[in-house]
This record gives sequence, C-alpha cells and structure tokens, in this order.
Amino acid sequence: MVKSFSTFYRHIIEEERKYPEATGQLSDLLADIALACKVISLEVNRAGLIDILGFTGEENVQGEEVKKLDVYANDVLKYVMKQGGHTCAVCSEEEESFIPIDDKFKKNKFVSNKYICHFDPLDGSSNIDVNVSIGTIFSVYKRVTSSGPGALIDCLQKGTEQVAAGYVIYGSSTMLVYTTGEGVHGFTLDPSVGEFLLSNENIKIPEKSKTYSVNEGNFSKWQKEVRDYITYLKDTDPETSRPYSSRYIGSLVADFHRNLLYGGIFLYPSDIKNKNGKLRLMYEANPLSFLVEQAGGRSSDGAGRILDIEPKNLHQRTPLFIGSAEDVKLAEKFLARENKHPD
Ligand code: P6P
Repeated sequence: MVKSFSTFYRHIIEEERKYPEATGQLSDLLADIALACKVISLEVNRAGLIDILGFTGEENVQGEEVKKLDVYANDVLKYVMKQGGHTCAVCSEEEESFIPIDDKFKKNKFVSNKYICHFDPLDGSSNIDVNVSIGTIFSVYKRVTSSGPGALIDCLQKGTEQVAAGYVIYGSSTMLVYTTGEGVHGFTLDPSVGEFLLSNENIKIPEKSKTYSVNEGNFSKWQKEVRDYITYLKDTDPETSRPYSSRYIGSLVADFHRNLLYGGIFLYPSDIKNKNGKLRLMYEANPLSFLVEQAGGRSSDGAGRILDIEPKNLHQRTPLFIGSAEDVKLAEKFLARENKHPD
C-alpha cells in the first residue's frame, strides 16, 4: 500500500478541518511545539561536539543535577510557547511553578490564548552523555479560566481533559508521535527539508506482548504482588509466551516508543522508598496514557486508570503500568490480590 505523503503540519490541518468550529489555534500550537523540537533536536545531535554537555552545577526542582541541554530545551519551549500566542500558561519539569503568559502575545484579537501546556523538556537526560535516545514529552489542555494570564486551575486538570499529547524522540532518527484523540500518528524528521514526514499512520499497540520493561534493581523494594508479577513473567510457559523478554533502556520515551510499536508493558511501580513511584503524572504519565489508549493500549497506576486521577500538584508522582492492554490488565490482577506493602 502506498504510504500517503504528508507533513506534520498538513496532517494537523487535515485534522482541524474535521471541526468547522476550530479556530486553528491548536494546529498552530502543535506546529510551534514541532518547531521547538526541531531546534532542540539540532542541539541534541550536536551535544557531543560542543561543550553543552556536562553539568551546569545548578539543580532543578527535582533536586537533580541539571545538564545544560535540559535547560536549553526548557528555554526553547518556553520562548516558542510565549511568542506563539496560543497558551496562557506553561508548566515544565524544570519549573517549580506554572508560568502564566498574558495575552499581549495572542495572535487572534477575537479569541483568548486558549491552551495550556505541560512539558518534560528533555526526559531521560541522565542518558545524554552516553548517546542513548532521549525525548520531549508534551500535554495540551484547553484553559478553564476565560481570559488573561493562566491560573493554577488551568494547569491541574485530569488527563481525560487533554486535547493533544505526544513526544519527540531524539534517537537514530528524530520522530514525533502525537494524538488529538483521532488515533496516534508518527512523523520522522527529514533534516534535509526540515520537515516531520508522516511515517507511521494510525499506530496500534499489540494487544498482548512478550516484553516487559522495568528497573529490576528495585525488585527487593517492591510490594509482594509486583514481585510475584515479574516472577510470573520470567517463568516458562510457551502457551502464554513466557518467559517474556526484558528490555529496559532507562529512558521513558525510548522504552515507551519501542513498546508502542512492538508491544510490551512498561512499569515503574511504587516501592518502600518511593511510595508514589518515580514518574510524574502531568508531564509523563498523562500524555503517554492518552497516546497508549488512543493506540488501543491501557495505562494504570496499578489500581485505576491514570487519566482519571484528579491532580493535586504540578509535580506529583504516580506508579505507572502502561502498554499492551492484556499485559496491563494482568498486572492489575496481580496487584489486586492485596495492597499491603512488602512483607
Ligand atoms: P531509573 C529518566 O531519568 C527517567 O525519568 C525516565 O526517563 C526513566 O523511565 C526513569 O527515570 C528511569 O528511572 O530509576 O530506572 O533510573
């Protein structure tokens, strides 16, 4: 079958045309995000050549050493969102609080800057220096306040309220994967023309897989039910495709992207040290959960749907079980046996 030739911008415009009432702001916003990620991609791919590597000596809100590329990616996204005029607030892993944007930048004087965005500007940053794939994750909501600079209430909405979500993975090629609720579509950056070209239309994650992705170094810290689940996956039973293969890159976007295309379950459970797990709800779990559900997969905190979680703060963490629907359902069954912490 001949692949339809399309660029990311053309694709979002065609999606927009399905909604007569659309003002075009979301299309422009997504194009702005793609532009920012092209700029970030340039630096990521050059990082090995210039002194952008290494530590800035500062710490971000997570108390982690910040590498210069994290700061750079965050600055580019903030700048492009502010100049783009379609957002009233930007939230980021690198920013303690949300950044309100007043409407002096808005492009359409009849319509307020009606969106807010959450970003993980450069997820997996600990892998920057060893040339492992890293990524930018984004999540877009409609504002709930009516006009002017955005407020916290605009930024703390359930994942089900997202109007768009996606990521850009900076790997052997730079790929953008997104959804606006009309399926999941992948685009590969052609550096010679500087465009994201449609490469994976209507991605569907395999219902069941033979791959699990988890940091087994935490095994002794998990509650018993999680330990039982992983042990089950490693037992031999050809009928249920066991033992599963273990694949763990330690870069969420890279692990998720592989599972999205090939099937698999990624899990970052809570443990005795991290009672709510490590990963962040607003700019990691929610956007990837929107994508995986649109691709026919499932995403849970072990007890319930990630997208149904009512957020309490911008940087709250959540346990995450995400990927092929049958695998996530089985993990939930193991966890339902009892919710006691490790014996
Ligand atoms: P661990 C990278 O720092 C990150 O935030 C995610 O990209 C990744 O999935 C996770 O942490 C890896 O955590 O504890 O296994 O190193």
